[in-house]
Amino acid sequence: MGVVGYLIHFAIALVIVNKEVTPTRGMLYPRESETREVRSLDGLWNFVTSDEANPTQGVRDKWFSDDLSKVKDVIPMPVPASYNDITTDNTIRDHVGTVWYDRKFFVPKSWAKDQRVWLRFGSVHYEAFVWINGEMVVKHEMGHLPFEAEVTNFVKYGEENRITVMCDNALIQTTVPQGKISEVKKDGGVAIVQTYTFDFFNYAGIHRSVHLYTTPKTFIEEVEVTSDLEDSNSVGHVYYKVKVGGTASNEADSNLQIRVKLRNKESVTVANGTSDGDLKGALEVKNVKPWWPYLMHAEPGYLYQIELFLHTADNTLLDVYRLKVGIRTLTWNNTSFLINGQPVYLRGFGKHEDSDIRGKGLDFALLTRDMNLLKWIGANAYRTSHYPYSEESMQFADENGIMIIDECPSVDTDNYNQALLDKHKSSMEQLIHRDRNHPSVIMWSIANEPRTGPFQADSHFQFVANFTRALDGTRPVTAAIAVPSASDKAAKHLDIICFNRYNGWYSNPGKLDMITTHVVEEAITWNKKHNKPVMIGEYGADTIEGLHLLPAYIWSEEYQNELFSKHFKAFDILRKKEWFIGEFVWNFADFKTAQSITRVGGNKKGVFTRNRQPKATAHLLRKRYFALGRELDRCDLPEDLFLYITDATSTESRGKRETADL
Ligand code: GCB
Repeated sequence: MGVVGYLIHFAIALVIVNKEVTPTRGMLYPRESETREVRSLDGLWNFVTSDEANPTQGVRDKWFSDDLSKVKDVIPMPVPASYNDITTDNTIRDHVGTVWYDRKFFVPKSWAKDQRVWLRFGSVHYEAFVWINGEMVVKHEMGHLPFEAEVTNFVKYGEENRITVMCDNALIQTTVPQGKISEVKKDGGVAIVQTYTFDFFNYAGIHRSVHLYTTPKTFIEEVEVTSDLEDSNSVGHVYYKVKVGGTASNEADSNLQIRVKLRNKESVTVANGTSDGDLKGALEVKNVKPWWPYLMHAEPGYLYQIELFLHTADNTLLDVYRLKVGIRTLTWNNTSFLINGQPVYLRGFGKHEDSDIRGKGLDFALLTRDMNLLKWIGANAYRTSHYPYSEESMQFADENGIMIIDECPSVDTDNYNQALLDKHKSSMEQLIHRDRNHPSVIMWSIANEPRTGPFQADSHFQFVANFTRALDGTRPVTAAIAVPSASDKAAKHLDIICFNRYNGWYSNPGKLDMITTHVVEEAITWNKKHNKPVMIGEYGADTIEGLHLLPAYIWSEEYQNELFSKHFKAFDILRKKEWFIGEFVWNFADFKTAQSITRVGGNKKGVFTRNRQPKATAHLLRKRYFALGRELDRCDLPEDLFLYITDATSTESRGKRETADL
């Protein structure tokens, strides 16, 4: 870039400022209690696509003012699910722009009395506009994150109601993640084409559950819980902070109080208390059972339940909300990362929310299968690459002691601009607001493979990292970086360095002797430059299940095995240096991508197939992850880890042979 170009860019960067982000409110996970009811709106909805060349037609023609079936032929569409792979029609799979959903529902008469009614979406990708009975109630931009609105005055009680959702999947340079829309000549006309650089299919639709729920007029709107341990982890502290919503709250705040109970797994109350005037307080738990990661302790993922009772000063019970809490500490410095005072070595995966037919739709069978596979393979962590995963999956990780690096939807971040910065910060704000109470969340990842070479990346990532730290100082900030350390301008703003690198695949494909040294040297370079803990966020090789080639050749199961083994060697050299804190395979399972000449039916770097069956490498990785668990955390080994081959190596048989030889 010439001097003039540089000055222009510099000037543009200067005008990017650190603006305030409107804080998220409410959004507690919908739970029933003595004072709350929850109803699901999941099921089959009606669905239509709009004309790609005329995406705003439905809004102009007010499609929301009556049943969609009056304007177009509707087809059934399951919620939650991506709409792309449900039909056999490629114009639906590849549709760019707006689609519409509607359905009818009843609201019980009993809900009309003295309470509030809320409508909550777990996530809609990418932008959502929602009407009830023809009136707009909420809009939200950004996939993978929840949003809600109070609909008390929009629903009809004891009568039929209609909900209409318009969903827009278009990604442009100021969305998170970014994409481009262009017009390309096609047979008989012009096509609207969506492109993006990230390597997963841009699935869209109502991806997670839709709920109606009630709260009292004055209600528990937000809960923030943190924890601490002392006396060699024998005493725990739970700190809670509540915000009350509702008309009465402002004038009456000082007269309200929260009474709190903490119950253990057997439902025995182990601590209780009453909040101070600011609706916050602390609970002390003697003989505490800390939250430990899987394989680091005999009882991993121990959760207590905190019960919050909102009372008026004259003792009237207004609202009750319960949530699970884990008691643990996280600490980090230049050389290590500790949980409950013990150094942690992370062994896990980058994953995707992705499966056949349902795309990115929430699916409890898949969640459960994935958790079973993670435990089978001995992983203790995963990164929510490359966007926030469902709230239900986070709850599952809490219960099972799986540590989560929680990533926002910023992937391949490029062409830095003010709108992008504002939205990137907002994505972190919404993510932290949603996930701050999960003990499983051990780190925030502010981006995947951002283009951190340009100097604008410096201020952009400084703003995002500092903003994240200001919102939550209890967890370190990371990002998965792929730009070489010599040109990267973001890593210096992070607490923990995570790098993605495909030795033996994108660099030097087929060369198994060009892996170990490269990995070791790169990790050392990152550490030397920043003096911070380092981990590898991605390594791997595309592998077609059932393709066997000896000697190992790329795309075969043998090659994936040997490539992993070369990486393991590097990691073991690095593990001797305390600052190397983890290894993450790319990817847990095969997943769908945009159509490309480098992808055969999608990305095949899974250790499991898309249908969640193991490739050969899964068995190798399982041996490593459990061996690490044994060495580092003294875990038990599963009985079927090493299959019987011969008794030739047992002491007894050796003894027999020696005797026979005499
Ligand atoms: C990466 C990306 C990931 C891709 C992967 C690959 O670096 O972070 O999203 O899927 O490489 O397989 O190319």
